[in-house]
Amino acid sequence: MTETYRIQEADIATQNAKALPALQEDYDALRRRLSRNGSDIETITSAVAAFGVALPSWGVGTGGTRFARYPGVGEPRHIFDKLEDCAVINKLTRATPTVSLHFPWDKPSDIKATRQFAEELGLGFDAVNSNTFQDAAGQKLSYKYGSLSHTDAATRAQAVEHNIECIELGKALGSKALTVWIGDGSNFAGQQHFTRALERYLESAKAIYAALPADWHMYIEHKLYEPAFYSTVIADWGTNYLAATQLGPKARCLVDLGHHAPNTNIEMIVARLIQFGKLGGFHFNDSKYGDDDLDSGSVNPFQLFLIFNELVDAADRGAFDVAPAYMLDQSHNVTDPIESLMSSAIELQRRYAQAMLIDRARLEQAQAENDALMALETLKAAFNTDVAPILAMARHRKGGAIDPVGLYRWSGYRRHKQNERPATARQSAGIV
Ligand code: RM4
Ligand code: MN
Ligand code: MN
Repeated sequence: MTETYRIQEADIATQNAKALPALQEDYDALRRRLSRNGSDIETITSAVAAFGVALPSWGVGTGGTRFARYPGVGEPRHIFDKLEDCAVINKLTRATPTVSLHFPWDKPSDIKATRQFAEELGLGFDAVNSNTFQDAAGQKLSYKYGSLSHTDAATRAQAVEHNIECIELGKALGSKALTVWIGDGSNFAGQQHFTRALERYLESAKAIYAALPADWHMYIEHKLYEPAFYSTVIADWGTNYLAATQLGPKARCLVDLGHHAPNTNIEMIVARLIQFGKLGGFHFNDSKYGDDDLDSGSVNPFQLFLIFNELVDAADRGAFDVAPAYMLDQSHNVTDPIESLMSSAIELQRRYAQAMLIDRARLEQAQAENDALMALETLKAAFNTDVAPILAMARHRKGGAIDPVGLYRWSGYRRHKQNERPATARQSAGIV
């Protein structure tokens, strides 16, 4: 590859040196404050430092709506550019060590070179995603009326084949999971036989499941609506749970936050899936109305905190046989995707750190005594604690930036990429 601009470790060190004295002061003050309540700041800082969330390869390009897409400057043109952008996010935040690829959008033409490039950048690969919600170029049979649940057996077989190919690609890249989201459903009452459609889905999903290596998981992603507007085959966590149960222990449910009706109690869904050993992982994002794919915690940070409350509580109880996979799934239409993904990863760490601060003994006592007010107060005490110094210190200790967005802007990375990546017709899709 030709020489490309990289943010240097030395840049991070220089900028951090300026910010460290103030950070140290704030960190020490927070340490004293937390220890008064019996919390050890170092335990929380280490846990935050160990936290990782996967980046969506489709999220580093500018997204769009079904009306328009307004491209940004210096956008990634192919998988190597995307990995380069992902590496910046990880270099500055030290919170995103892996990338989740979407096929065929980011299907590598040279797997070995792709894996090697990622390794050089310090990145690994999380779950691979199949795509049977669009017709790929040159595809024989159309998914207009569905894929894994299509009425036509040959179309179903083609969709199964694609998923198996994704597993093969994932194996070569070092992934350990396949995420399956389908757009199958119907737009009109009577258009689809609910039971038969789900039967066909299960039959196809079983064929995919059978191709999973022993140490892999299959994450099934439910979504209420869109593209289908009347009924969706895997519409909710209940159907998802039933499907995952039918398939077997390697199949787990993936919770994409934006895939629920407004006001749904997602934290309770998370608790239920944990209770029955079926929580596979997350696609983190936020939303106001539907599948908005907004930045994590940008609309409802309290909900995100409550989800992390369930996760921390479950981990404390030893409730996980396998740790759930954390992945971001966002579309960035009006921001620089690198900035959005950095602040989203940090937002997850923030809610995680706060969830660790919850006084669980006090919460349990309040629950036992039906003291509703004190239960909420206990949660709010943690949620209202400013843990920013913990997050910044965790980053700093791992060699990341104390102020990732500030450093990124200071570096002029995007301007450099504008020159290096001349605008072309869009090569690969993202969320449009
Ligand atoms: C879907 C779903 C999938 C994502 C696509 C791009 O709504 O969230 O996870 O891969 O969008
Ligand atoms: Mn998703
Ligand atoms: Mn979605």
